[in-house]
Amino acid sequence: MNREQLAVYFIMGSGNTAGRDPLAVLGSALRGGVTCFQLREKGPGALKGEPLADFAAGCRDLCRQYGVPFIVNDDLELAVATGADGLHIGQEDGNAAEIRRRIGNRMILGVSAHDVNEAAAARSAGADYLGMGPVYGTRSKPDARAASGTELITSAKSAYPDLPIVGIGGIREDNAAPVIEAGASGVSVISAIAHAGDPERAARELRQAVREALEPG
Ligand code: TZP
Ligand code: MG
Repeated sequence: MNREQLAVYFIMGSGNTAGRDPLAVLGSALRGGVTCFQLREKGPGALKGEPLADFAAGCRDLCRQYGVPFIVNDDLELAVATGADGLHIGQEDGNAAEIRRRIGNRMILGVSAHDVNEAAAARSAGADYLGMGPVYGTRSKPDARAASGTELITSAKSAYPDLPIVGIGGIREDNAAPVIEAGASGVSVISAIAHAGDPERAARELRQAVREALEPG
């Protein structure tokens, strides 16, 4: 994956869309220009079994239409079964080096990290990118840690300048710039797009905010 694909990294599960059809929300987000998508099916009412496989296949097909990487959160079996482009794991989701051995270089591997030590470990395990946060307060992850601000990204970036990072947690169009200025290649968001009245427009505005913040000078 190249770092431009991390610019606006949309994350969603079927329970994140405030009652709207999740595939319709994903389609709007893709039209608006999200550059990566992660299926994160969690929480009460999360799909399982065949309905999950069907939903994942629908997400994959939409992402393919737009040439956007389709990443599955924390479910290697589902990732393999749907022919996903990648897998994203948290610190509690198993050993990243072991998962890298199992998937080889056929799939993108993303790892969540909360400090420089976790970033170092993920990097040696072969992570392609890190998700770091929560940068700001979030309502989308009930067990999220306290907001860390952008300092977390600044320190990981200065320790490992070549390791692509996406910031996560409470990021919206109006607070995305500091995340990029701290050294992230992109921002990952759930609610800024999934809860937006107009997800296409929200995606487009985020893309623009990230583009402006990435421009040198
Ligand atoms: N990990 C850290 S914060 C978070 C996850 C999955 C939720 C991000 O959602 P939102 O709505 O963009 O704050
Ligand atoms: Mg997880």
